[in-house]
Amino acid sequence: VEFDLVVRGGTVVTSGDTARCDIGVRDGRIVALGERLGEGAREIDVTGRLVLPGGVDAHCHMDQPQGPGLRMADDFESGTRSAACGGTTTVIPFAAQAKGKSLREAVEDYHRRAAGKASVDYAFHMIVTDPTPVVLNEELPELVSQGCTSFKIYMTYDDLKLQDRQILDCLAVARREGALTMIHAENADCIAWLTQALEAAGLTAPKYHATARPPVVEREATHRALSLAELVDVPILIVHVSGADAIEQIGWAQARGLKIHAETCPQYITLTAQDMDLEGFEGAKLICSPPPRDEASHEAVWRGLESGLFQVFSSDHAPFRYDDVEGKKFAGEQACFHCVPNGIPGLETRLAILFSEGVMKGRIDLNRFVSLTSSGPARLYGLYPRKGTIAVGADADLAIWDADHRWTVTNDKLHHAVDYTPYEGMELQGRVMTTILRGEVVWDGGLFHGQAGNGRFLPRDRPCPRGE
Ligand code: DUC
Ligand code: ZN
Ligand code: ZN
Ligand code: ZN
Repeated sequence: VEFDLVVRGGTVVTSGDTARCDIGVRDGRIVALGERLGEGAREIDVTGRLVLPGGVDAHCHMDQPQGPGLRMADDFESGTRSAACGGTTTVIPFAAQAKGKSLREAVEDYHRRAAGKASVDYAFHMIVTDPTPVVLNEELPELVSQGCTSFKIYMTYDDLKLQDRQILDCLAVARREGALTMIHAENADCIAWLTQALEAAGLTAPKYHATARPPVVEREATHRALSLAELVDVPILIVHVSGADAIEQIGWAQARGLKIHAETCPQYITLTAQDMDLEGFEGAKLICSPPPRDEASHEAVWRGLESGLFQVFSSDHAPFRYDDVEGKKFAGEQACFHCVPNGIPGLETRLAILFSEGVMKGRIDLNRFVSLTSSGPARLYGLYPRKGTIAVGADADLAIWDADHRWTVTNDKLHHAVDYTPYEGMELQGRVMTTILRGEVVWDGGLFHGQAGNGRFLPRDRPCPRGE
C-alpha cells in the first residue's frame, strides 16, 4: 500500500480553496493530494462530506491554577478530549505567572500539567502579571526562543492587571523578540467603581455583572491598548472583543495602518446581557468577561468576521462547574455577581456554532470559516503551515463535516467536565462526524478514540518580525 491512510472523495476546504480531492497520509503527515490516489492501509470514504483542517483553538483555559477554593473543571485530559470531539486538533491554553513568582516556573508547571494528559496537540501562551526586570530581560526572551511566542496581559483584575507603564515595558520586549502580545482590554477602575455602586444599592444578582462592565469600559481600554501599541510600534491582538464599541476602535486603528489583530468568540454572536436575567442564580452560567452584549453588537461582530477585521475566532473556554463545592460558579443566593469566577465553557461547541450561525445562515463562506477557526490562528501564532491547512507537508489534522445534520446542543452530548453549557437547547445545523489528529481518528461522531498523552507540545515560530 502507498499510504497509511487515504481520505477519499471529500470536498477539501482551506482558507483559499475548495476542491474535490483525496488526501494521502503517511507518518502523520499529508503526502499527497489529488484525484484517484493509490491504496491506503486504512481508507475513509467521505463522499458528500466537507474536509476541513482541524480546528485551532487559540484561546482556551484548562487546569489553570485559581485562587483558594476555586478550581477549573477541565484539566488537559478532559479539555483536549472535548476539543477533539468538537473538531479541534490544536489548542493554545495559558501558562499564567503568579505575582511575585517566576514566569519560567509557570511554563514548567504547565508542561507538567499537560504531559501524559493531552490528546490533541498543544502550545502555550504565557500570561505576564509581574513584569520584573528578570522576567522582561531574561525569562521572556528565553521562553520565546523555546517556542512560547505569545503572551497575554490584562488591564483589569486586581491580581492580574498591569499599569500602562508596565504594558509599555512588555510591548517593548514583544517588539524586540518578535512575540505577539494579547491584551484583555477593560478599564479596571471603572469596573471597581460601578461594582461598588451596584453592591451599595443591593444589586448583586448575576445579571449585574454586565451592568458593571458596560461597553464604554471595554471601548476605553481598547483605545488605550491600541495607542500604547502605536507608541511602541508593535503588533498586538485584542482578545475576546465583545461588540460594536470596541470594534469601532479596532477598525479605526486598522484604517490608520496599525498592525492590530482581533479575536472574538461564540458568546458574542449568540448570547446577550439580557439572557443573564434568569431565575435565582442561573444567570451565573453566562458570566464571562467582557459580558455578552446585544443584538446590534452581534451584527457588528458578524460584519467584522466577514470583513477580516477579526482574524481569530476562539472559544475562550474557561471551565467552572455551576453546582459543585469546589471551583463553582454557584455561590449561593447571597453571593454577589463579582464573586463568581469569570468564564464559560465552549471548546467543543466553538466550531459548530460558527458553522451553523455563520456558514449555514450565509453570513460567512466556508473559506472564511476555515480562516477564522484554523488557518488564521495558526498563521498568527507561528504554527502555519504545519497546522491550519490541508497541504502536502502539513500535519494530517482533519475535521470531516456533515453539513446537513441538525442537532440540539445539550450538555450530555459534550465531553468536557463542566456540568452545563451556556448553549443548552440551541439548534444547530452541521456537525463534525470525524476528527483526525496526525492521521489517527480521535473522534468518530459517537466515540472519543484519542489517547491521553498522544498530544504533542508545539514550539512555535516567532509571529512577528523582530525590531530593535
Ligand atoms: N478573560 C479571559 O480571557 N478568559 C476568562 C475570563 C477573562 O476575563
Ligand atoms: Zn481575558
Ligand atoms: Zn480567556
Ligand atoms: Zn460583594
